[in-house]
Amino acid sequence: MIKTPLCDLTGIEKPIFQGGMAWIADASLAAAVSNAGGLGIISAMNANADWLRNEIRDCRTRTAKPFGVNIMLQSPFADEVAQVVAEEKVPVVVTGAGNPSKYMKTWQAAGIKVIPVVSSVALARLLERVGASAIVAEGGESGGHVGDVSTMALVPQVVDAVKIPVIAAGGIADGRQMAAAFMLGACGVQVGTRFLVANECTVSDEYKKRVLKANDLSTIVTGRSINGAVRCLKTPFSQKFLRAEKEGATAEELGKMGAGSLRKAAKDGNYEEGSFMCGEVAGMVKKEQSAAEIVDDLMQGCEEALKGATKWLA
Ligand code: TUI
Repeated sequence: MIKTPLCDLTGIEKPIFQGGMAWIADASLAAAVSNAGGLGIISAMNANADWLRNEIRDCRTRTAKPFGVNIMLQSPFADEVAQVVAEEKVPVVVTGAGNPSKYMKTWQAAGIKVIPVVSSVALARLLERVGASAIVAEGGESGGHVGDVSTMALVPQVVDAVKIPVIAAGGIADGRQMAAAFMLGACGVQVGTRFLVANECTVSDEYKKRVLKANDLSTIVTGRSINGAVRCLKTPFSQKFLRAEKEGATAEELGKMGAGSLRKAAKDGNYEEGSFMCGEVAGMVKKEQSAAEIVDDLMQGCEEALKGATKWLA
């Protein structure tokens, strides 16, 4: 059995968060992961308050266990969804793509555990000071919006900088990687890409098929030239985007090009025009399974790796 301070903090049995993937992580996936003993997370993405409220209530009909909401702070609806999570007293809020300081007091007053995702030590320190309950340290191996530092380098530096629990994200798809995260000082992991192909994940079949076909070299990072790095599959759309960047397209032109591309991949399965965001571990994801099977495989693989961790000690 594996139990860490993250389990006590959030009331989960297994220290695994499901990444709050925009346009993908809905009540169906979140409830399945929570029922499996991890923390399922609904993505508030670019949706409005009504959509999120419905999704939270739907999740509560599917599970009695703790779950979370991921708030993408660049969303035009960030202020209104921040209010909804407080009103609905969601157990855990995970934030991404920005600094959530201005919402902390409201969320804390609602009894919410706030767990920001960071890609730097400086922001981890700042958010501990303003009351974060834990920190997700996300390395550049992950899918979607990415920072510059790799998981292997970022996690121990964040662990050394803060006293609150640290959850490692980016590059984690199996039990060996989960065990490695523990070795770096993390007390939990956040897993996105592997849950893309969960039976309960409602993403398009084309998205699942493309992830299952991926290998180690299948992802690229677009958007570096405009401070909006996004890791996704190498596809006609992402290659066209990269070419436009190299040819000096402006932020406005690139913004227009990218608008709606994640929805096209996630909802429409549009291979030509969609942005299929996923992490470098896509090449390790080889079969569709239930969320519970994925959680159990991670836990069992982690336990085996940890038990074997002393084998080279002389
Ligand atoms: O947020 C993510 N990953 C995402 S969000 C997303 S939705 C999207 N759609 C279209 C284009 C771009 C994004 C897809 N993937 N991960 C969490 C994360 N947050 N990683 C890094 C950060 C981060 C970066 C800068 C957090 C804070 C931050 O602070 C800057 C500041 O404001 O101080």
